[in-house]
Amino acid sequence: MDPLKKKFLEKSQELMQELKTLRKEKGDVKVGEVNLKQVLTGMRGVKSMVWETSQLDAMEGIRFRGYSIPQLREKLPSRKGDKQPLPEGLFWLMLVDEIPTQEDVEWLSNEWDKRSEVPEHTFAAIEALPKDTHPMTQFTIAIMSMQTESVFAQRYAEGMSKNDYWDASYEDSMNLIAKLPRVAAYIYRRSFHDGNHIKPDHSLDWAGNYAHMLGIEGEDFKSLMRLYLTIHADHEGGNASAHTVHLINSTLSDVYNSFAGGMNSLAGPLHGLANQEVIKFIFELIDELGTSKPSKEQLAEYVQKTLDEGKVIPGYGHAVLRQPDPRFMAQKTFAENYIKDSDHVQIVWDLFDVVPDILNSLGKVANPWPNVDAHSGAILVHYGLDEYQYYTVLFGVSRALGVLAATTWSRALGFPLERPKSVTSKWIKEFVNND
Ligand code: HAX
Repeated sequence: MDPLKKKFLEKSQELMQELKTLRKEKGDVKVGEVNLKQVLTGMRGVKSMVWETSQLDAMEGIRFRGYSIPQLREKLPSRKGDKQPLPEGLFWLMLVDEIPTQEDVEWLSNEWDKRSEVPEHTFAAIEALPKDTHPMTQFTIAIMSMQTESVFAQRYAEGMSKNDYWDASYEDSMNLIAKLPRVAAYIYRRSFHDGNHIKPDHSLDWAGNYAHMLGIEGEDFKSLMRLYLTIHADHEGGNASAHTVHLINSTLSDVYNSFAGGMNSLAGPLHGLANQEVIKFIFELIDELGTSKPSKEQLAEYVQKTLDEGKVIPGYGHAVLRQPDPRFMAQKTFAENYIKDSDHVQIVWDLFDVVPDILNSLGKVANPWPNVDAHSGAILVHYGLDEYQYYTVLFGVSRALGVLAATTWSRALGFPLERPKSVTSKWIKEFVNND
């Protein structure tokens, strides 16, 4: 058994026993109440699932196994010569709740490299699609096409014991994470570089190799990818993509089916697609205002006009956060350190000064601050990755780390099929009138 799997087994068996006892002895303890507003507005704040890998606080933002993003940047191992954390380290931390050593992350880089070969029929499935198919559609179809490799599906068909579900999920998760950069880079090169593909460099780490296969050379872009793929990895379990993965996997549908479902959810403009919408918004405002150096007054007018047209300001607002997103701040710090002169980055920073007051003035926006998606595009454009239709795929590759670590936990802890209750509006009216 590999070292990570062995550690996971020890930890998960212990926790499973604890949770079984808790359920038996304290199962009736109330953890909250649900009011009508929560039923009508997308279940905001309803505590309804266990998600081990990270937890979101409205004011502080995300913590991965208790560590904030600045702490991760300090404590997780980096590649020699780089300051940014390696996503391998975050996956290890999320899976076994321990900060890994340099040796651990090197083992994981090698392990993913060994598992990274993509089946030929996946490339054929991508090639069967029109070239201008949205990259997120190509991505989910590619993931689905790899379901033929599912260890879980195969072992289940052979009559696997429920005690082994976690093991098959671990194998599927490791395999899928390992293959994603190759698949995602293939989609990018196919869609935007005439199918001129770049072979993997097996001496590189997971994120560095992804950067290399995208065809954007230079150490700074590799550093950016390591940071980007770390900070987008997880945002507790209730966000739409994570929750989709959790729901699908609770039926014992395998990791490939579950993750593809989550990616379809990430592809919505209120969620992960917002990263493409933000830079599109910035490109359009530059075009319309006729300058790449607009004043704050011009930006304020443009934002107001967008709202007057009945549209949202992409990259602003959040269902849980009530402060500027620490993932936005981490990217701002990166840009301050690495990028000296970029009109797009300056616009992002000026919007940060302008948008919150305008959103606040509407009197209905719960969180006027920027979220993770407000910054990424401007940095990517600086490094030459300006094909914004691709941005959500980058997010998706990262999101695999969190949701698949969490899914392995769900199978190890034996969580049952998810099945909340729905009500009709007739039921609501009668219930409220009888109250
Ligand atoms: N621009 C304009 N109006 C906004 C807004 C924004 N950025 N954010 C919220 N509002 C509006 C809502 O549309 C809603 O209006 P109505 O009552 O007229 O329907 C009102 O303010 C109250 O909404 P809320 O309670 O503040 O926000 P929700 O929890 O309902 O929604 C969203 C959270 C993220 C979906 C929302 O803020 C939004 O649409 N933001 C823009 C899109 C975006 O950036 N999405 C990415 C979020 C982060 C993420 O998941 N990344 O992957």
